[in-house]
Order: sequence, then structure tokens, then C-alpha cells
Amino acid sequence: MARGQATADIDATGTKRELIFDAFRRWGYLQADLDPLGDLQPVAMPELDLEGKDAAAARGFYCGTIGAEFMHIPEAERRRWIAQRMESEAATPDRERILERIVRAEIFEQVLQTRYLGTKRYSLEGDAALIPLLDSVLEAASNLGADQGVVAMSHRGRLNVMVHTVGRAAADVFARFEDVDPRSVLGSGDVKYHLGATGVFVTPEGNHVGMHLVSNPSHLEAVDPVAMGRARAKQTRIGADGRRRVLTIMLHGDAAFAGQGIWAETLNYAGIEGFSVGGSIHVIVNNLIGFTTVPAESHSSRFSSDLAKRLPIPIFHVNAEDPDAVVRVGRMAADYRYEFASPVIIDLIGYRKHGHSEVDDPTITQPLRYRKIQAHPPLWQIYSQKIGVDAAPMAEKVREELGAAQKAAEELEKVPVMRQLPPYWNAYHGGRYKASLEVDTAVSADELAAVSGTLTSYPNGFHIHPKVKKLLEQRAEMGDGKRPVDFGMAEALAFGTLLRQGTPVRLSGQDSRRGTFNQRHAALIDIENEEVYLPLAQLPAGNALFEIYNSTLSEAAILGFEYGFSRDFPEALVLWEAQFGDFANGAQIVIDQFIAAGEDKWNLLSGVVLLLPHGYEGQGPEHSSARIERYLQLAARDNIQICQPSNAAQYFHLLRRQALRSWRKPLVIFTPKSMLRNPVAASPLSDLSSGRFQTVIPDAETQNAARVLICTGKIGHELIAERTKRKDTSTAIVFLEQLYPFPEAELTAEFARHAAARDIVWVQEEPANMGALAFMLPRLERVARGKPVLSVKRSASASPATGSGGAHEVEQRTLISLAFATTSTNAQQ
Ligand SMILES: Cc1ncc(C[n+]2csc(CCOP(=O)(O)OP(=O)(O)O)c2C)c(N)n1
Repeated sequence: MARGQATADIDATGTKRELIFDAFRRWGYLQADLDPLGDLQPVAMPELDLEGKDAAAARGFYCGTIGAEFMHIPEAERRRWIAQRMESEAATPDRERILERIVRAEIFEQVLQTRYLGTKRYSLEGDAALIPLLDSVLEAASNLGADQGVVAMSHRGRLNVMVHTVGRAAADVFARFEDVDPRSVLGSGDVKYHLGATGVFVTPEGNHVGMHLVSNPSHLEAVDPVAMGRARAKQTRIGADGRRRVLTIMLHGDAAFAGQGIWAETLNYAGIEGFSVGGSIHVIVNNLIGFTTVPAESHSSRFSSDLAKRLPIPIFHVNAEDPDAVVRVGRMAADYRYEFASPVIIDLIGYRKHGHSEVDDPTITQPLRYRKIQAHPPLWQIYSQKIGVDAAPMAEKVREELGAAQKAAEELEKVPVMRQLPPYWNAYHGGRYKASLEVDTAVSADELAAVSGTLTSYPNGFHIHPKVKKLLEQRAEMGDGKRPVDFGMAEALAFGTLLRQGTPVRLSGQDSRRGTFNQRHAALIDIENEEVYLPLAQLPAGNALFEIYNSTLSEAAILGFEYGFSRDFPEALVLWEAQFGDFANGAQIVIDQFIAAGEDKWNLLSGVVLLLPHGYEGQGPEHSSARIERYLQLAARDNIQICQPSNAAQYFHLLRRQALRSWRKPLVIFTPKSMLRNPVAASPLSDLSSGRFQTVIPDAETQNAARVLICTGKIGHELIAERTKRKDTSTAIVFLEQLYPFPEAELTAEFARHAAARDIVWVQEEPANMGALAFMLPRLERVARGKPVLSVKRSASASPATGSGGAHEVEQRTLISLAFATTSTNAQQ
């Protein structure tokens, strides 16, 4: 279309101006001047081929160094808010301060480069405007009430942010480049650009914002849900004012933002009640490259930010070489977040001065771009010229300051700890297991009856579903001791009694309110109006938090969130439930990098609980195994607890133990499916009002057995049924309820009761290459003092279970009869 043609089609002048502006509001960002190196060329847009005064004005607002994407937001008020800000004269910022901050950010990198040549630091040069950007976000946010910032980021610019945004001394960072005594960290700890940091950001007005940079693994974006959960916990702790006071800031790489699914999953729950943090500020530290990969190989769209358009939230692209525009965007983003409790995306487009890490040579893969970059002056020089200030003396002063900091670092005897735990962690600890950690978990029958009364009643006039009514009637009988307690009721009683003691409880998972297996019914739904009633919410003492949420259909981002929540709510029982246990492998990064290794790498603790439905019930390869072997492989130095309670009382005590001990360790529980309703797994109420969680359930019926079967979970009940059928009195069946930490003393005591046993046999439902077998055999042999330990299991297999219900039955029967086979040969199928 020829320039001017679009104008000619419009006649009414008022409308005409609006239409012209509308076109620029909608498409202007595609012609904005966003890339300091000019590789991201404006897009030809016939819609913007407009001339005249109005078009020039609109072009000035929307095609400068800020490109705003906001016309996809359905709420007119929000679009108007952004249009007004974009179309008004920007206030002149404090340019000398901006210059100083850029000088500091860039010289910091240069000093690191010169002093520690050949060490990875993931320089921010090329996107150094990030530092004044974060200043402007925090300044605006603090004026609106923020006094805490939770920052999540990966490697790029992390050391710079630690010093200039989180407020750590440069000497603390330099100390990490100096040699430390290797004996102090042998086999544990983490590299410097993954560590967390705590500090204070002080605004020019003197406001203090307590900052926390979250420790993160190398896995890009994996920290996102963790930071969200942590921020949510901090906000919850504060109460009604929490969302105002705690601001989440997340920094992303452009390739990672576009590519990593965990981030897509995290963004999805930004507006969902159980997971929202009232909007967070996201900055894509965009250098138009990911390692050696160019944008055309990283995302199928012009901007890496396009994923964010799944939500009705604004995206501001800004040229990192126009610091005035950058700080304007920062302020606008913070104001918008506070006005609408919405996430905001800032796409800060610059370049990467060096290779991916400083030891990489980028001229091998991007020779032309790097020729341009090498000839390009640093931002502090460009900006000082633009504002007419000689920055050389400032640069010299900063260099001297950093030189002194580096000397100070050399003289430090110990590498300083960068982060500090909040006081709510004072009562809790990690480390190795000791029997002295144990506490009473039993609850008096009177208290159980009282809790049960609340759990099984609902308000007058509440229209209960007839099936739920029946279930509640049965549960009321369980609470009164007239009927054995099943798993569903045991869990409700554990939660209810903890809440009555003032212990907060939070649980989320897919369909967890009702329970995948129709077993929980934590939320009662009125069948006339769908109103929700939470009996457990009637129980908390001292306003203890109780939250139970159906989660989005995500594993990684929800488990990451709950892990994060547990990090800032150590006094709570925080649980995540997988729909079936094997789905947890969608959250493998969170399990490996945070839950299993967090204490070892960062000395950071968590008491998060994973509920993983597990058991071979003929439902096929995908719904049988929660992959016990994976967790056992991750277990070392008492880093996690791995348990499979085989009856309701055991589950009750296990949950309560987790909350009431001062030991904070992640707990993986293999939870039942068919056992939920199996009467043999139900417990008398007296088992809840007395006793504790038993790591090993000895065989009370057998003494001096000839054969000892050791197993965990459902198969044990099947073995007992078979033994009864066979009228076998010489076989003991021992339930291993805690697989890790391995209960060696308890098992030794049980083996001693059967000292003359001919056969000791580990029995599992899983194939030979799965389940606990590989972990158990050497340990059981140690306990058996060298006696050979046999095993019964399915044949090694690539997938966990057969797809045929019939084949499953045959296999299960074979397993059980092999467990009782009289030969002492290894009972392999
Ligand atoms: C999940 C994951 N996959 C791969 C890597 C290896 N890796 C480290 S940095 C990087 C490139 C990141 O690019 P980008 O997100 O644009 O950030 P930049 O380094 O450019 O700042 C890759 C592939 C990783 N750390 N995490």
C-alpha cells in the first residue's frame, strides 16, 4: 500500500486520529528501534504506512527505543493505562546516577576479566543497562510499598546483580574467585554463579528493600517456580499486605525464556488463586544469542518473549543502549504491577560482549556479529557522551574501589557466606539423622474424636452429595473407634490434628481436593449451588494456614512451587501430590537439583512431602510404578526420607512426624491406590492414639521363622493372604516402611528374632532393574551378616509393567508363589 493511502480511507478527523494511533499501539513495536547492533530490523508493516502529524506523533511514541505490546490485553482500562504512559512525555531521569550505575556495572566485569582471566563469570557487558533497570523497578516498587524483593536469575550477570542490586560487597564476590581450602567443600557446595545471596537495596530516597537472590541450579528456568513459591510463602507469612510488600523479579535469558517448558508452566499459574504472587516483573536479559545459537534457531517468532502472550499481560521491548528508555520502562512496569497485580515482561535487548562464558570464542560461530561487537564502545562511554558528562574520572574511581575490594578479598581467611536464613528457620535443622530427633506423634482418642466430628460435619442447609454423605458417616464411625480408620481418614486426621496444634498445612496436586482415587474429599461441594466447604479449614488453632488446591496440569512448576513454599514456611507441612507417582518424572529437575541436592549444594533445607501413588494393580506401564529406584539412587548422607507406609496408622504417624520433628528433610511417600480401601490396610483408632511411625513392622505372628520375606507396601498384604491360605507358620513377613534412611538397627533386631532362618528373601513387584532391589540387596546382606539374600521380582524390563490386566494377574500370582518356594535358589522368573 502506498504511503498515505490508509489515511485517505478515513474521513472523520477524531476517528482518524484514533485509528492512526490504534495502528501504532497495535503494531508500532514491530518498527521500534530495539537492537543496538541493528540486526533486528524493523518489519515492513502496511498498517503503519501512514503520514501526517498524527502518524508522526504516534510513530514517535511507539517506534522509538521502546516497543510496547499491549493491545492483546482485553481489559480496556489496562490498555488505556499503558497508552497514556506511552503517549506522555517521559520525566527526565537522574542521568548522572544512571551513568554511575552503568560505569559500576561495566567496570566490575572488566576488573573480573583482568584479575581472573580464564575464569567463567558470564559477563553482563552488552546488557549492562540491566542494573539501572532493576534500580528503577525497585525504586518505583518501594515507593508503592515493597520492602522485600525475591530475585530469580541464571548465570548471565549474576555476580553483577549480587553486588549492585542485592547489595553484597564486591569483596564477597571476589573472594569466591580466590582459592579456598578444598577440604572445606570436598564433594559438596556449588559454583559461584549459582549461589544465593541476601542483602539490602537502598533507593536514592533511602528506602530499604531486603533482597534475596534465590540459589539456582544450572538448569535454566528451573528456579522460576521455586522463586514463585518462596515469594508466595513470604507474602502469606505477612498476611493481607504480603503482595504489596514482597515483589518477585525474574531474569531470564532469551533462549531459555522461549525454550524451557518449566517456565511456560510457571507463567500459566500467574493468575491462579493458589499460586499467584500478585504479579511479578520479568526481565529477558536479551542478547539475541543463546550460547552459539541465534534467535532463528531458538524460537519460531520474532521475539523470544512471545510465549508471554498466552496471558493478557504487557510486554515492553526496550533498546538496552538507551538507558533513559530503560529506566522509564522499569518504572512503568513496577507501576503497572502495583496497579493491576499483573505480571509484566521487559525484553531488554542488547548484545553479549564476549563468548557464552569468557573462555568461549564467539567469532567461530558468529564472526560477523562479533566483528561488530568488538568495534562497539561500552555503554558507559556511549551514554556519557550522550548526556555530556566526562565519565573517565568516575570509571577510574570505581576501578580503584574494586581494586581495593579485590585486595580485601585476598586477605579474607574464609569465603563469606552470601546468604542468611530468616529467623523462622531458627527452630529447624538438617544434617544427619539421630534417634533423639523423634517426637510423640500419637493423639488422644478424645482429640481424634473431636477432630473427626469437625471433619465429618458441614453447615446446616449444606446440600451434600449422597455418596459423600455416606463417606462422611463412615468416617465419623472411624473417628469414634467403631470402624477401622482407612488411609483417607488417617490423612484427614493427621492434617486436622496438626492444624489444631497450630501447624500450618498446604497441599496441592492435580485434582487433589477430591483426590484422584475419590479418597480425600477435602472440599465438600454443595450439589445445589457448587459452594465449597472445607471442613479442615474449621480446625486451625492460632490462625494456622490451611490451603489445599487443585493444581494446574503441571508437575515441574507445581512441585518447584511447593518446594519453594516449604523453603520459606519451615513450620508447615507442605505437600505435593502426583496424580500417579510416575508423573513425577516430569518434575525430575526439581527433584534432582533442588530436593535431593539442595542441602548438599547450598545448605538449604526443605521439609516438602511428595505423595506418589504407587503399586502394581494391572493398570499398565504408566500407572504402576512411582519409580522407587530413582529416589533411592538420589539418597545419600540422609538427604531425603523415602517411605512406603503399609497401613493407615503408619501414614498418620509419618505425616505428623514430618511436621513435628525439628529435622527438615524432604519426604517421599509412596502412597496407596487399591490399599486405600483394602480393609487389611485400615487401622484401629488405637493405633493412632498410641505408638509412632515404625520404620520396620516386625512380624508379630512368627518367631524363629525358616524363611523371612522382606517387602514394602501392598505386596506385603498379598504375601500375608497367601501365607494364611497356605497355613504356613514358618515364614515371617517383614514390612520395610522406611527405605531411606535405611533402618539398619530395626531390621537387625527383627533378623535376630529369626536367627536360624534358612532363606532371607527380598520380594518386590517391580522388574529386576527397578524397585528397591539394587539398593536393598547389599544392605540386607550386611544386616544378615553375610547370609545370602535372595530376591523375587519381575524379569528385567524396559517398561515398568505389562499393558495387559490378564498378564499382570499371572505375573502377580507367580511372584507370590515364588516368594514361598521352598528352594533356596534365587527365585527369578
Ligand atoms: C535446561 C538447560 N539446558 C541447557 C543448558 C546449557 N546452557 C547454558 S547457558 C545456555 C544458553 C542460554 O542462552 P540464553 O537463555 O539466551 O542466556 P544467555 O547465556 O545468552 O544470557 C545453554 C544452552 C542449561 N544450562 N540448562
